[in-house]
Parts: sequence; C-alpha cells; structure tokens
Amino acid sequence: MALTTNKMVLDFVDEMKELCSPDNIVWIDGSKEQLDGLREQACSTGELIKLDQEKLPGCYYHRSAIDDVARVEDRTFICCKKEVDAGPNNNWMDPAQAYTMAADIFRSSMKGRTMYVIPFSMGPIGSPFAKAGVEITDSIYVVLSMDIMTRIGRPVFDMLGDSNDFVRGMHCKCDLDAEKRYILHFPEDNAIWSMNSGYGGNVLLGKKCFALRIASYQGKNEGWLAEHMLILGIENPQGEVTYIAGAFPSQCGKTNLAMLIPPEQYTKKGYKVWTVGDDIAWLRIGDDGRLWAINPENGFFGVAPGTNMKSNPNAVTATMRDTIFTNVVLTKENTVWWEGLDKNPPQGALDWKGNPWDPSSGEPGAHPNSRFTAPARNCPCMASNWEDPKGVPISAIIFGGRRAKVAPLVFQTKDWQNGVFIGSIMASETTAAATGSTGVLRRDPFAMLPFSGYNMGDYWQHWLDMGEKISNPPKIFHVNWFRLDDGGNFIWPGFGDNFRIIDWIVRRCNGEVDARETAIGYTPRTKDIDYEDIDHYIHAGRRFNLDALRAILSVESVYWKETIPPIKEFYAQFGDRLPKILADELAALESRMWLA
Ligand code: OXD
Ligand code: MN
Repeated sequence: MALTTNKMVLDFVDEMKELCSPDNIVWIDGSKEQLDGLREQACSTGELIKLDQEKLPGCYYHRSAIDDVARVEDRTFICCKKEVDAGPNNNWMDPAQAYTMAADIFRSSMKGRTMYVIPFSMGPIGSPFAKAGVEITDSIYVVLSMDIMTRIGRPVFDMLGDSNDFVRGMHCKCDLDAEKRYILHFPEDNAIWSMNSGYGGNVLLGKKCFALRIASYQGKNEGWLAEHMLILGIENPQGEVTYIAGAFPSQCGKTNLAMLIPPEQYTKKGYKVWTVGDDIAWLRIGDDGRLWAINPENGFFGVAPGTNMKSNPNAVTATMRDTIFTNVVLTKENTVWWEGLDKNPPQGALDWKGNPWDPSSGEPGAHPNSRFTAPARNCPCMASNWEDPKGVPISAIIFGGRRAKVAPLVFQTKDWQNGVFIGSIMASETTAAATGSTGVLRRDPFAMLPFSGYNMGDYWQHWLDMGEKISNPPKIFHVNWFRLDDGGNFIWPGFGDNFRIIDWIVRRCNGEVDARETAIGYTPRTKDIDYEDIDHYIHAGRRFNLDALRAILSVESVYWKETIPPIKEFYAQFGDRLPKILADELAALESRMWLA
C-alpha cells in the first residue's frame, strides 16, 4: 500500500510502474520486520550472504558483477537544457534525448521483479538542511544499503508532506549490460536515472548523485553549498570544540583523517577528535554570519583495502556490526578479509569474484575498490552532536592534494577569495598502485570535478558570491601530507601525526599563533609545530627533525612557476564562465613567484 498521499510522489511511482512493468510494488516503511524480511529474501537468492553472526552481528556479504565495480565517470551525464551549463567538467546529454534513450532501456525492465519504493532523507529528518528523495529500485541490496547510508521510511513522507521538493531517483539493474550503463542527472527536474549497474556509487542515489551533483545545483540556486568534504571536531583540554571541513581528492586518506586519533602526547593532555562526516558536507550561512555544516549521510561507504587497526581503528570498529561488505574476501569461517587488514591472509577463502583464492598467487583477494557500508552510529569517535539539526559551525576549511614537490605541508590562504583560487587549482598526483604510472597530475578543483552538477566556472563564481554573504567566514588552508624528499621518501609520517598540523590550524583560527608570510600565503613558524616527539618516524636514517620540518614547510618558487602554464590551460577550457577574479589571482601568484 502506498505510504503517502503526496500526489507528485504517487504520479512518479505510477509513471515508473507503467514504464518498467514490475510484478509488484513494495513501499519501504523502514520497519525492522520489513528489512529483516528483505535480508532473508536476499540470502535465499544469493544476493547477500549472511556472515558469522557471533563475530559480525547483523553483517552481510555481497558481490557485484565483475565488470561493475566502480563509479562510471565516462557514462555519467548531466542532462540540462544548455550544454554550456553542464560545463567542460561534465559529460552532457540533451534531456529529451536522455529521457527517450533511458525509457527504452527501462521499458519492461522490471518484468518478473519487484519494484521497491524507498523514501529517504539526506540530513537528519526535521533539520532545516534536510532534503527528501524517493528512490525506486529493483535491488534489495540498494534498499538495505540506503537504510545504512540515509534515513529511510515513513517519517520521510511525514517530513515531505504535500511538497514537490523531493528528488526523483529511478534505478534498475536491467541486464547489468555495461554498454547500456548510464547514470543520468536532470538537475532542472530534480531527477536521477541510473541503469544497468549494481555498484554502490552508481546506484545509492542519495550519495554522489543527489547529495553532490543535484544538491550542488540546488545550492547554487538557493544560496548554500554541497561539498565533497569531511567534517571533524577538535576538542581541546578545556572541552571547547572547533569544527573543520576538508576537501581531498580520492586516495588522500579522507576517511582516515575524519576518524584520526591524535598522538599520545595530545590525548594525555585531553585533546580529542570527533567525526561529524567523512565524505559530504552541506553548508549554510547561519544567523550569526558563520558557515554551518551537516553531514547529509547516515553511514560510511568506505574503501576496505588498507583499512586496519593501525591506519583507522575507528573505521574497523564501525564495520563490526550491521555492515554490508562488497567485493572483499569471504573466508571459510564466513568472515571477511581484505589486503592490508592484517598480515594473515586467510587460507581456503573465496576472492571477490567468488573463486577459491590462494594468497600466495600474487592476485589480490579483495577488489581494490571493495567497500564496507557501515552505520555512522557504530563509529566510536562520532561526535555526540553529529546529528544536530542545526549543524556545526565551521572555523576552517582545508583543501588537500597529493603533491610530491610543490605544496608545503600546510599554508593558510590570504582570504576567502584567495582560498577559492587555491581550491580551484587543487590537483593530485596519481600513485603507482592506481594507474601504473606515477606522478600523473589530475586536476580536481575542490575535489568536485566528478561531482559538480553544473559548470565548474559557475561553481567557482558561486563560492565567490557566498564569500560576499558570509560575514564571519571560515579561514581556508591547504595541506599536503605527501611531499617527498630528493630520495623519493615521504617526509611527513601522516596518519595520527597530521593532528600536529590540525592543531596549528585551530590555533590560527583562534588567533593564538602568528605565521610567516610567503608568496602563497601563511606558513607556520617551525617553533609552532610540535614535532619533537615524532620519535617513531625515522626519515632518511634520522628522526624527523628541524631540517625535515624546514624542508617540508618551504615554498619553492621553481616548482610553483612550473605549475602556472598548466593552470592557465585548465582555466582556458571554461572560457567566459571563468570568474575574472580567479584569472587575476593566478596572474598575481605568477608575479609573486617571479619576485620570490
Ligand atoms: C567515494 C569517492 O567513493 O569519492 O567517496 O569516490
Ligand atoms: Mn568521496
């Protein structure tokens, strides 16, 4: 039975029913009985495998098709009326053409299947930040994953009432045909159509599709920001908490940073780090003129390989109950394993494809993009106020990238406008593991290149416009944990030791430390970085020392000069959508580099 009388929702469901011809329709009310029934059903068909319920209570295992294991950026489209509004950062398709093509693929695709209708909310229900969606799907895996990643069920329709302000999400696995796989966004219609995939990033439509692509477009029109950012709270020994948001391209340790444990010297004094979110932030201007943020999600869709009790004990703990694991190793004891979990790969296990796996074969057992879908409430370092409907006030925004030479460990930008410029030139060098070639530079402004639902030039202008409206803006910083010495070794230990830099950022926000002015912004004075006790890290045969600190904080104009021509080339793609302010910022940086 329909769970709502909202005519727009009923029309949407009817229209999709007509198109896809499912055998029946199930409205997801979010009750435990209903979800337990679906878990049982999925186990009976093999869609899920129940894991050892003593060791991993409430946990299940899932495999996606072997050619369906990642987001498909080349098959992801923004379908708006004018191509220029999608921008060079997006694939574009004419909406009329996209609807016709997709309808052909969807037609009768749910014959013999059940259509599930999932009401969901991005953001705590009742929060002024929250937005509703309705996702239609033929996948129980999607229903159960949406239950972890968002707030689902009846209360969402109570929140929505008769309003038309909801995102219409339509997903069908169809035949999982990679040639007909499309992730289509219609920002002007509040709609997302996803077909022929079963992989989380393509089918959990609340996450990248809604909370970033559609929401970034809504934010531009409504005066707020939807960003690819973690949110964390830093508590000092007096119990005061400072909140920071941070944007990092993939492979820069974002989830680890969001759940960081400070070095012992700080925890002994009473410092704590609290997680508010690990991937997405929605930010609005508060009555006090500050920027306030919520995490619109309700769980983590994290990369499993490399996650372990040393790199991220909080994430490991979060996955110990009520979690769905996808494409990891399934042990013969019905538990899970992945590369980097520990040094004891299991014997007699099945790999992510379901084949017997020999750890000595040299083949990885878990897919490199295998995932855990875990409820945020399981994470021991979740902030007690992480679901506060009014959000948390942001004191600093951090941009980061993986740069071997150019960017120092940390610098503070001069002001909002200069910070937007630094966000716009963000880039990361690929690692050998990911691409087979090291040091290929991938531009990823604001870590939003694959996620801005509109022209990135307009997105930068929106950030500049927001700066005009925020009377008490966060300070903007850039960090680079990955700088290499001349021998190609990481200079900085990273992980928990990143807290030493976060601490400097917090002290800058509170006006407690001064800084050195350089051609790119403000860098720390060496006396203000507490590095003396980094005794576990031997660098080039020595402890991390003052020379290493000086080296990693240095601003090398030779390298900065080299960065300028490729940035000009990148900016040129945006034509007259490039804000003039950013071109001016680049010219100013260039002239400062020649003077440096
Ligand atoms: C993610 C991503 O999965 O950014 O969060 O790709
Ligand atoms: Mn992400």
